[in-house]
Amino acid sequence: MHFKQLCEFGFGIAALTGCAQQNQKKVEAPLPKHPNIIFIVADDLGYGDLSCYGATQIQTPNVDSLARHGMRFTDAHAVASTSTPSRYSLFTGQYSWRRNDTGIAPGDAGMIIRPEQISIADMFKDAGYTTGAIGKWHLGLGNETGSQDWNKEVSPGPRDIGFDYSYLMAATGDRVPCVWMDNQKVANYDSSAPIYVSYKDSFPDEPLGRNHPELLTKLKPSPNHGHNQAIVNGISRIGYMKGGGKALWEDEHIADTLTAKAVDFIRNKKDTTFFLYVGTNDVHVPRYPNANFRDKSGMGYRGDVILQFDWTVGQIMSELTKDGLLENTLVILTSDNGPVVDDGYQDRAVELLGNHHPWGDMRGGKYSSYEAGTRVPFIVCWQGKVDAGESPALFSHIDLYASLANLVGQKIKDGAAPDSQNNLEALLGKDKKGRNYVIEASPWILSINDGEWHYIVPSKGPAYNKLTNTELGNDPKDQLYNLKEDIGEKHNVADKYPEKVKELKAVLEKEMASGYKL
Ligand code: NG6
Ligand code: CA
Repeated sequence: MHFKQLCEFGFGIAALTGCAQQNQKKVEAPLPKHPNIIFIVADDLGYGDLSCYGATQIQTPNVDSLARHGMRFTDAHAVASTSTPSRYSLFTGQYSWRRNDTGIAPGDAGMIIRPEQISIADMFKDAGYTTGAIGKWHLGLGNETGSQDWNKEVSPGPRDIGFDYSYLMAATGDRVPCVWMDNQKVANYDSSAPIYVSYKDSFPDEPLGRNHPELLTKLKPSPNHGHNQAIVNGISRIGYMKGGGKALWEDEHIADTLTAKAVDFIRNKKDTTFFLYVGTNDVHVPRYPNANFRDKSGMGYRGDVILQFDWTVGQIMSELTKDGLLENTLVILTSDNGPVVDDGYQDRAVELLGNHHPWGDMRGGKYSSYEAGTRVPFIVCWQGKVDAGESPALFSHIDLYASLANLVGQKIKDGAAPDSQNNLEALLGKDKKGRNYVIEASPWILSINDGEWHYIVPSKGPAYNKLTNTELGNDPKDQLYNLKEDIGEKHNVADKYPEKVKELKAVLEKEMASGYKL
């Protein structure tokens, strides 16, 4: 490892100096046995949103640097094309579609992963890791939907599924409650403004976005999307909320808050072996970037928050460099689902998109069964251990659990991670083939991709979402696409290859047989 390479992530002199010091220190202290592991999970970041994945209208130098030093996957998949089911599977190693309660969670959802489940964080804890979860959660908190008292500790929570530390947004930026949960208690709690949340009834005297557009000083909702209920700091949201006072977040500080927490975690835990999940709010709506990025991309706020995401990555890598941890930290950067341009706010993302293709050359996007729904950026960087390059291996987030368990010498406990396979060789870039197939879940149906063919089961669901301008992939007929020849999925060849349809359908049915019915 060259010094220059090791320090390339550093920003400015301070980082470089820190790096040099750590290089000297490392000679004295033996490296811990297993690497630290960091998941950086962007929200709604598309395959084509990063310059290392072909974007030209926007530059993401920090992510590109990660890709240059690591393995950049071209056929890696989130389990689902929306957040809650995608993250559920990431943390549990169980297909979210085996349960019927893993759809997009409201902000007052009870915890979806139950304490008795053995999550990936539990697995790391068993291996002696210190564990942390920072940023977007969207997996519910508390025992039962709607029953949380946000003025007290909310439990169960991440602590009950193996996270020693958490600093989280309960759901999404566009859903109440708009406060940070610091180890399951509201951060900066303001006792003069007790918090009430409801997804059923509004609170009398609380102005709503739909009646008070004059209060929407930062962003207005797109027509007909909703997002016109509680107003928090100049942006209306989904759900009703009262109180919060000084604990309410300011959207322009969400990225810097969670980045600072991630950097602090790394700094404070650098003498332990740690697992850190960082779920960014970027590039989900409402997109209201920090002043450092606002209007800087020329593509409106959606472009600006891609720059902001890139900055977050840079800050994390810079801290690892300063702490001398680059060679002992496996960083995985990915997204929870595919991209969407207008997801509910008038942020001019559509108007200013220009020739940028968030979905790369693929069809669909967030919410969709087409390929761009779940094929996401996926970069694995572990300097000195994972070669730099590109991997066409078919990989799914579902396998992170078993693959990383293998890496850290843990057996999968009975009942844990039932759908996760050990594909460590693929994850580390040594096996360039990967899985035989991945299963992709949209809010309606499942589809299956075997690296060459993509088969989508018939569905009577809507073909198109007019609001988000997304082709959802629902069709009452079988759909089969040859991804090698037709990555844009323009030609349905199901009629031409009935045997292939039959074969992939049978594989899917076998997978589904353990309880799930369409
Ligand atoms: C949808 C919201 C969308 C977004 C999404 C969840 C409407 C019309 N749209 O229901 O704005 O919040 O849920 O996104 O309400 S996710 O990436 O967290 O899955
Ligand atoms: Ca998402």
